[in-house]
This record gives sequence, C-alpha cells and structure tokens, in this order.
Amino acid sequence: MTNTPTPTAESLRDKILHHVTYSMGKDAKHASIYDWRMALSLALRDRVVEPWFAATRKTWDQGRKRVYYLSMEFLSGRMLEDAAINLGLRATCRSAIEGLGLDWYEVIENEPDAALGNGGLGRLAACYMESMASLGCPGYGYGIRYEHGLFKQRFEGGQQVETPEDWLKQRHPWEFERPESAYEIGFKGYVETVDGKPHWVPGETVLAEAYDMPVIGWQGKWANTLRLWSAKPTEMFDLARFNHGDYAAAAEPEALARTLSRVLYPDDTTYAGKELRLKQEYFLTAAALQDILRRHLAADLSLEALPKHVAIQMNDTHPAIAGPELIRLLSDVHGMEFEHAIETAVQCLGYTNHTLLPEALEHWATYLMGTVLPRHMQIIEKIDSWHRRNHPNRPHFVGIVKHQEVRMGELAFITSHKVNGVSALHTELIKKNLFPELNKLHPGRIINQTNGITPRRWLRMANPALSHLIIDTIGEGWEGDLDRLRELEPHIEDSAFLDKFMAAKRTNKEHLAAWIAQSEGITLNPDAIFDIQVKRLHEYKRQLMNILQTISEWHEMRENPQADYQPRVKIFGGKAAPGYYAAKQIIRLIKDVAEVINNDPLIGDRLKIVYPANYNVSMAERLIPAADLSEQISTAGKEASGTGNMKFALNGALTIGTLDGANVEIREQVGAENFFLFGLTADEVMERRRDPEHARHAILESPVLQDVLQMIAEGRFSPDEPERYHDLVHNMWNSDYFLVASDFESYRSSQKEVDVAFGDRASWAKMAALNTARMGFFSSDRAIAGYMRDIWDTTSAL
Ligand code: F58
Repeated sequence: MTNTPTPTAESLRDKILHHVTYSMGKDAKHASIYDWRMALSLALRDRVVEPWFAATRKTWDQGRKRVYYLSMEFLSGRMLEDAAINLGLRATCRSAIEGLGLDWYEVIENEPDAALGNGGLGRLAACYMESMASLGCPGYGYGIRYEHGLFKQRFEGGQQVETPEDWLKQRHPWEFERPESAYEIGFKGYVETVDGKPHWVPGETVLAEAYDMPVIGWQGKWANTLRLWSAKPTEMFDLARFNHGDYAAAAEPEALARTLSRVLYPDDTTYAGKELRLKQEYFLTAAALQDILRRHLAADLSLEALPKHVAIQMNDTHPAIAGPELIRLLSDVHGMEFEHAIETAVQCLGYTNHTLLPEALEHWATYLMGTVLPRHMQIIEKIDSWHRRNHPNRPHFVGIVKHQEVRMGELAFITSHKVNGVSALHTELIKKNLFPELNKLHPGRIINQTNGITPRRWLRMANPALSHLIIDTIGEGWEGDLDRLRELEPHIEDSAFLDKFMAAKRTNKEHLAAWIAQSEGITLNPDAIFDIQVKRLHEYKRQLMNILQTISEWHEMRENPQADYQPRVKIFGGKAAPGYYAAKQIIRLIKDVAEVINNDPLIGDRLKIVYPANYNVSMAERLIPAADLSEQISTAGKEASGTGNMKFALNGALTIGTLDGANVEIREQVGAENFFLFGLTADEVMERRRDPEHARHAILESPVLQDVLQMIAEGRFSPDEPERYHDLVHNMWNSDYFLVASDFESYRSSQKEVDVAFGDRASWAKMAALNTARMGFFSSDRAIAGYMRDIWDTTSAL
C-alpha cells in the first residue's frame, strides 16, 4: 500500500538525526535518550501516515461500513517497538539506533506505558484495535485522553502506596491534536418544549477536543484511528473577573472542564456511583456519537442508512448511555420518529459484557441521572415502556428502571442487537444467571466471542527468543495466521527442537532473573520453576490461596529439610484498588511472608517469593515469556474470561487452573494432559455455598491449612504486630466467600503434581511446546473476525 521505499538502517538513521535536529531542536551531541526515543518515534510515525491516509481513502471510496469501538479504557502500553514490528522495521531500527552509538533497550525502555486502563478490559480494547488494523476492518476506537492513567504502585513497609501517573509530562509522539474536531457536550439544565417537541437546554457545557493516534496493523497494510477526547472549557477564563484581580474565580470554568478528563477511575472491581464517573461516560459517548453522525452526514448518507454504514460496540456498560444519546440525536435533533429512532439505534449497537460480579454492575440513581442528563432520563423511561409494550409477557421485575435506579446492563441489552460474553462459560452464565428473562424475550441476541490477544505484541515482540525458534522451524507468517503454530507439532518429537525450545525459555528466565536481581536485590535460581501470578488483586482471583499454599510448602521444607524439593520461585504482580482493604491486606501478607521465607537460611534458593512493584503492560512483557507455570486459580464462575491465561500458554507456560472463564477452552485446545486442573466447578461452587459452614468444614478437613492459618494468626509473618492478620484469618474461618478453603487441598495436590512433572525435563518440554503449538485459537484476529461476522456484519477491506 505504501509507495515509500523500505528504509535501510542508514536512511533511517538520517531520518532520526533529522528529527533530533528539527523536531526536538537538539544538537546530536547533546541529545538525551528521551530526544533519541522521540526522534525514532517520529521517524516511524512518518512511515505510518501514508498507509493511514490510504486506509481512510479506501474506506470512503468504497463506501465501507465503519466500526466504532467505544471504551472508557485503552491499556496500550508502549507503542514504539510495536509499531516497528508491524512495519517490519524492528531490525532496521535497532541497527540505526546502534549505529548512532546508542543502546536499543535503553531507547525502547525510555517510553512510558500508556496506562489508560485498569486491567483486562482495557488491555482487550488495545489488542482489538491492533487486530482490527491487522485484518483491515475499517474502524475507530473512541476513548478519553486521561491526563493521569492508572496510579503507580510502590511498597512501603510491605504496603501498597499509590502515586499519580504522569504520562503526558513528556510529549506524546504518536498523537495528533485536532483542535478543529471539537464538540460541545452538555450536562444538567432542563428540558423545554419547542414547537411541540422536547428540547434539552444544558446548564453546563464543556468542549471535547480530539487527539488522534494511528494504529498500524501487522505488516503495515492498514491503519485505523484511536481518537481520544480531552475536555476543554467552552469559554476561556472570565476576562472581566481576571482584570478585577479575581484570578481564581476567573479560572473556574477551565478548572471545571479539565477535571473531566483528568483521571482514570482506578477501581477495577466495584462500580463507583460517582457523578464525575457518569459525566466522564457521557462525555466520551456524546463526543463519539456527534463525530460518527457528522462523518456519516458529511458523506451525504441518510440517517435511515445508518445501520448499513455504522456499527458501534460498547465495551461493557460504561458507554451504555450511547443508546439514549443516539436516540436523542436521531429524534430530538434530526427529527426521526421516536420508535424508529430506537429501532435504528438497536441495529447499530452491540454490547460486550465483561463481568457477572454484582458489585461491578453499573446502576445509577434516577435522581442523579435525571439531574446530570435530564433528557436522557426521559428517554430511558420511554425505551423501557416501548420494550414493555412490545413484550407484554415481560415479568414485572424485569426492566431498565427499578427501585429508583437505572440498570445499565438492562439498558445496554435492550438497546443492542447483539450482546456478547467473552468466553463460552461466561456466555452461558450470562444467559442463565444475569439476563435469563431478557434472554427468553430475545432468543439469539446473546452470543459468545471468546477473548483473544495479539500475537504480535505477546509473542513476536515480547519473546524474541521463542519467536526466532518458531521462524527457524516453520518460517514467517504465523504472526498473522496463528493457527499455523500447529505446524510445530511434528517437531515436538524431535529432541533437538525441544532443547531449543527450553533454551529459549532459559534465556528469558535469565533475563528476568537479572532484572529482578537489579530491581529487587533478590537472586533467583534459573533452574527453579518460575511460577507466576500477575493480574489485578482481587479476592476472587485468589492470590490468597497461592500464598497460603506457599506457606504450606515452606512449612513442609522446614519440618523435613533433608527431603528432595523442586526449587520454586513464586512471582506475584498486580495492583489493588486504592480503597479495597481486603486486597491490600493480601498484598501485605505476601510481602510479609516473602520477607520471612526469603531470609530463612534453612531454605536457601529452594523457595523464593518476589513481588515487584507497579505491574503494568511492559512488566507483563518481561515476566510472561519467562514463566514455567501460569496461575489461573479464580473461583469457578467468577473470572469472565481472563486474557493473561492466554498470554502465558502461548509463551509455553503450563497452566495450573480452575474450570473458569477461558481456562476451559484453553484446556480443550492444549489438551487436558498438558494442563494442571483442580478445584470445584461453577455448579459445585454454587452448591457448596449452600452450606453456611463450608469454610469451617474445609479447614477442619485440612490439617495443613489449619497449621498455615495458625501461623498467620500467631504473627509468624508479622512479629512486630502479631494481630495484623486476625481479620483475614477470621474471615477465612467464618465467611470465605471465594472458597479458598474448599479448593485448598485440591490446589495443593495439583501443585505437587507440578513438582513431579517438572522433574522430568523432557516430558515438561513437550507439554510446554504443545501449549505454544495449540494456542492459535486465542489470537485476537480470530476474535475480531468473529465480531465482524456475527455482530458488525462487515468484511475486510484488504
Ligand atoms: C475483565 N474485566 C474480566 N473490568 O475480569 C476478565 O475476566 C476479562 O478477561 C477481561 O475483562 C476482558 O474481557 C475488567 O477488566 C474492569 O477493569 C472494569 C473497569 C471499570 C469498573 C468495572 C470493572
């Protein structure tokens, strides 16, 4: 698609020098690593612009349907190396940089992560943007350009401390500011009737200003746009007040507007019923919809034809105000008949659900909704009665507005033509437990699209050692057709191949050990099992069960120090929501236990625990390729899908896991014999909870768990404050909602199997390689192809 000749290292070096001089304004002799990183990014960005324009032209010339992905989060991470890989220029960039006497890794690692997301949901949005570009699906991502992304985590005395993230302190080389693309967004005010029609008069307004980032696909064949909105005041400061010396009051409108896109909500677990959050959600959605309609009308297309040209995907319910807003624009602003506007909106919209946890389901008090968005509150009521009229059998307890609350899940369901879950199990549970009645009224509306991950970032970029072995074995091209990894299978009988496979793993483990030695001051044995659990801290993910089992291993080693043990390194990573006390206590416990075990002379390097601070996308890229064992141990029925589980297995780690989320499908793909399964099933979990004493019973049946809890309660890991974990232990005995006790013994014996299996290196190597070979299904290209076919009704433009 691009006519520009492929650069050589020399020509690229000249471009970098050009940007250092003319974009950074630095003499090469005095340029810093930051300057060089910016210059390289700008040189690469220059190469993205042409395919980007070409893709846009083709989309409009061919009258193609456009997909709009609305998400409050895009957890993109670093962009430079990813762009270099997709342009096929990583090696060229590296030689150019080294030719300038610079260190490649220092340049790459100078880039801050774009951390505009909390966890899985935000990272999924980033993988999907990359896959849409790789598949040539014309699309736009819409999000918020938060000034501060997810907080940074530090540890002080073993406790999490949060500090603000500041990615925009430096220039962001991938974005283009578009001050000409700005829309007014209203809040509050009242609804009046003009010529017999409702008309909303907002009481407050802000401007949404666009910042565009190109998203380049695999092999640079297509590029889409990620458009992030930044809030600006509609009027600058009040000059009259300013001239009277009242500087603070003069700046008020500005301050008000800017709070809107100031921070990402750091809570990945509970829905936070805060006015600012609702305003942020509307801000994103309203700006996106005005932009979508403006573009559609500018192409001289009728609003009747909107569903033919536009698909809008809501990433969870956070942008679910899109239904009422689109209906408002079509009917109040463009004069479409109201019911027809509803039907048009439904044809355009799709909703992806990412959670069944009741505390994460959004609902807004009708009072708040009516105050912040008075016209939308009316429209929501009208949608609800329209739905009731059309479904006279609808039970009385079903509906969007109940108990003076707007239920955003029901709203998103009713205003979408497709609702999808993110793994086969999760989708079944949506049908059975979350929307059973709506599912009966709308058979076929709920469908599954199992999550996926981009193999470009999560294998090719993060794991050069394994990628090169794969290329040497089956050639190039698997990055864009991940099912081709199956071609590795015949080589799995070849011991030379397996040796190389394990050598690649060993290289990654050594790199990780070197980084941990330097950052944590802990020496790791690369022959040990690298056993990793990285993800947000949440009780349902059961990091607690992992650390309890670790304590039991330690205890056993102390009781019987002469026995033969398989050395292990337990690595943890992840952030707790700032207000989530129980999760923070679990972090503290892990840290306290690490302190004791890592300094126990009886143990040596047979057991080590590390918990590096500030887990993020770039840390994941370091850790995952070095894992032998992937911990996916959530209570069955609670993890909607998981995507970390996919990244680990693709990189040749074996999973120890429950039948939860996408673990079920991973196990089907890689083979039950290459997966360490334990624990209750989702049905058994429900059954078990009927026993109010389940925790007590389980603990009484496990002397090992009793000992572990006793040690914690006695302050073995918190001698300076022996009662520190009394709450936690009390909760284990008396509540244990996530069934840590009930699954503990099953988990522990599965871990014993891991030790035995790891002892047979040849057979472990086979199992690990089979995991890589059979993970093709989990490419986000497969997932996006599914969305295109089943939800968006569109095809590739390539
Ligand atoms: C995650 N949800 C699911 N939510 O927990 C995970 O199983 C799934 O793989 C992933 O989505 C992608 O489908 C998740 O990350 C959030 O972070 C929300 C942020 C805003 C508040 C509510 C939770």
